[in-house]
Amino acid sequence: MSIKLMEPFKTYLDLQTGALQPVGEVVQRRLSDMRNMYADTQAVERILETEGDRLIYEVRAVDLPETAGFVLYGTTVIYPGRVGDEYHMTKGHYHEKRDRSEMYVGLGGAGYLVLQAEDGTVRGVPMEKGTIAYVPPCWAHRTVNTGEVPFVFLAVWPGDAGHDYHTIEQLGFARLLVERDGQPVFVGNPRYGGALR
Ligand code: S6P
Ligand code: ZN
Repeated sequence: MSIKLMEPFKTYLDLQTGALQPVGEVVQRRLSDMRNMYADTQAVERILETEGDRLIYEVRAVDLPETAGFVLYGTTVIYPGRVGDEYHMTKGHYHEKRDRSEMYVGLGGAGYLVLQAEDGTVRGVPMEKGTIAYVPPCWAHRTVNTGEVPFVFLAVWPGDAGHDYHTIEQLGFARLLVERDGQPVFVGNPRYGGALR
């Protein structure tokens, strides 16, 4: 019996912009998609009224089956800015299969990989060009742009990981990254609904 072989292929990655060629799915996340994720809800509404629906980040992924045996990869660009004093960030998620890990490779700009375990433990890993940051099994992960230019990184994860956005949408992260005197600082999230450590 013979199996049908997939043809080898390559992808071109523009290290500056994170553009991929050929590209599969492209997702744009705007402020209105994350309305309830920023702590300062008044700042969210003010921006939407006065400035419009700001583009926060874009994700580009290579077209591959989301099943076991494949390695998926894609880039994320988080544009610089803040909502109130909270830096622009991704929604963040657990993997549906909690034990699937992931790696992030910093390509440009600067920020943090923020990780949270289900017991409320939070860790922050600073990232810049050249950083390889590792998401071990069972940690939710979100990235935050704490700089003044786009924060660009490549992510690589197992095909059968799946994405659980719901848990973070419901509970949030226990700690937020905000700007204080021009510096990123972790503070407690008053609206966090999960376990605390
Ligand atoms: C996928 C990986 C990244 C994120 C991307 C956007 O497992 O972690 O490609 O999808 O950084 O974040 P989010 O939380 O909106 O998926
Ligand atoms: Zn992930």
